Amino acid sequence: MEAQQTKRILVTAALPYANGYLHLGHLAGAYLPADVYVRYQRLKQRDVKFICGSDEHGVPITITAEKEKTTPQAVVDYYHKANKEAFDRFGMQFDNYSRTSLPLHHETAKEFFLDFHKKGILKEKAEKQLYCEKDTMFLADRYVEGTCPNCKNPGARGDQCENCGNWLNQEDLIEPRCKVCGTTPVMRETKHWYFPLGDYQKQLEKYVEERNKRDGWKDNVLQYCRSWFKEGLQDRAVTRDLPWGVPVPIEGYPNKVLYVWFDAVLGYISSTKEWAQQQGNPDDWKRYWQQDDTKYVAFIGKDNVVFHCIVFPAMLMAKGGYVLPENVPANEFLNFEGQKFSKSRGWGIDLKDFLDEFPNADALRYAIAVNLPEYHDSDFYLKDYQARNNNELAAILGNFVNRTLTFVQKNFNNTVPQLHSLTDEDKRHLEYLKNVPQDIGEHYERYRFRDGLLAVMNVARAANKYFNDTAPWKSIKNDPERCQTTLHICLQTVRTLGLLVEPVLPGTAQKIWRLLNLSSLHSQQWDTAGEPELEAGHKLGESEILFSRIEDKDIDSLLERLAAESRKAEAPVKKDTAPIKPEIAIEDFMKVDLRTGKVTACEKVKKSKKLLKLSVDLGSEQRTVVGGIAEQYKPEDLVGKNVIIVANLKPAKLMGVESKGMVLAAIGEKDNPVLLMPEEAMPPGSTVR
Ligand code: B3M
Ligand code: ZN
Repeated sequence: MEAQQTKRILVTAALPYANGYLHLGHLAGAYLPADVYVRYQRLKQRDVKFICGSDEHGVPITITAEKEKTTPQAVVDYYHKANKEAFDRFGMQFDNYSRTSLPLHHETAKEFFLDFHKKGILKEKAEKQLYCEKDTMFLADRYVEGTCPNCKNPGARGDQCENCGNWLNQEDLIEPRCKVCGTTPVMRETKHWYFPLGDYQKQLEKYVEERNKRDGWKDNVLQYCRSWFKEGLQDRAVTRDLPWGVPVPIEGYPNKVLYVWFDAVLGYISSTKEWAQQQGNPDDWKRYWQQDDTKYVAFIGKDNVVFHCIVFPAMLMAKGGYVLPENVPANEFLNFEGQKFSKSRGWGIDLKDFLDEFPNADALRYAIAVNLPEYHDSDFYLKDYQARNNNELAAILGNFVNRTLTFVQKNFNNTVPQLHSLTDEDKRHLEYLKNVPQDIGEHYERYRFRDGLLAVMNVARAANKYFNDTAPWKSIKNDPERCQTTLHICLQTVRTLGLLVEPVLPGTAQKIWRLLNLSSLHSQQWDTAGEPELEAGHKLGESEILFSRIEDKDIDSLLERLAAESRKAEAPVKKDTAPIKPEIAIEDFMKVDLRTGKVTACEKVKKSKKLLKLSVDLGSEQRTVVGGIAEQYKPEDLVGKNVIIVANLKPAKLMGVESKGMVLAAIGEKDNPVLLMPEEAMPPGSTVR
């Protein structure tokens, strides 16, 4: 592998949809590895920028807004803030966290579209698409659901089946239905712009193979790309008939926006522009995006590979003058307690809820990092999290730091003791410390974060062994100089660890720096982390516990709560029922006079498809009631049935027939009424309440 000559590094992490809370799976897929990589590069004192932001367009957001009876802007405002806060608490250190609803982003996306349009790259095509006549709109992407033609999953979406993972064309869905109203859509013609991916296939293949040779792409990512190439790349529509997104910047295309993935990937660029503006140097983004000696690394989860390894590079090629990702180290998925994270099944835990429960972000970063799904899906278990915290962070790392500092506090007045003559054992340990940053760094450069972290923990293990083997609690009595020497070396090791843990455990690194009473952690050199830079006589800081133990009961109660939440989510009541109306007083309810009645005769209302005329025995009187149930019930089937009547409703004329009262029905799927028909025999006219 011949590495690229790199002057600066640009790192991006997938822009999360501002449509829900971040959960642990997101962190394992893209964000934690990206943050570790960036923190490591910063300690290498490299010029690195870390760019992210919220993806604020797309159908999931408009659907959420409709469900919650609010606007898309309100949805994204809420989740952008929530996710940014959660990322902060988790210790993500972005240089900028932007949003794709900003004007700066819209301008950037329009610029790309117009450039392609001007160069004649985009093709305009008229195509038939599913259209809902009731909602008067085209059903883009997730607005339509149906049965998957491949695996027969009944809940497949217009763009993809989540069950078998296949990309779908909406016209192939079996029994499609509108996600908003449930009715069957029709085919209607609409015009869209297409990006000719196929024209770039040759260049893309070359690009992927070349970068792989240069920077070593992950196998899963490579295989994925190659299988796309094998199938042959097709034109892709880059516009949609939707009201929310970046408007198509050409006259004559009202109500059309850019496809969310077209604009989302450009969010990396607009977020870098925003960063440059904030620095007071608005053109500085160009150094990162438009100069060949930038190394650009895009961290994502595996479901986004095609967009980052094929679509985005093709767009950048078409535009010209931009750097392409040098590597796209996509992770597989993280499962939670042996099952997939699932919003609809209520399974999993959001980042903010986790940190409310266990506020030490470092312990979570550690437990995720040792379990990163780098080569295949992996699992997060709360019991494992507890064990990692107690048996590794507290018992190995925390213990070494703590026993060293307590010893020095007690015996050497909290001051770094003198170094005297060195034994072979001392020399071996110091030599080991010197080399270890390089070893760990190689793992990180190769995107092997688990291996890097293991190597860090091995330093803590070696440190404990050194402490045990040199037994300072004995030498303090019979060989004080020896004792001073070993504790001097232990303190150097604490400092080394303070630097080495920083990428994964940034909060802990800060604590260690305070314990050692050192300043400016971030100006330290990774490469010299193993050098003995603490000076004898240096006064140390106040003691502080690095990791507290996590008790069984805390884990058990959280597990119970999560299981209960998921049972609740799976209960059918959660279906899209109408929102509950504003509260009323019991007196208000008592004004409604509900009575049982028996249907004595029934016929269709003339010239009406929907109405039935019922004669109902109310005990003291016979009533005529008209109901819109003719499409669901035959008149003869209702005679003799018990029904419930609103008896004091003001009479109304329906198709020329006077209706005195109303018959109660539940509104079923697709607005179909289902009559409430008590089976119990009861005297007509009984009160219902
Ligand atoms: N928002 C999809 C996702 O969160 C999408 C990523 C955009 S990256 C430019 O999985
Ligand atoms: Zn509809």
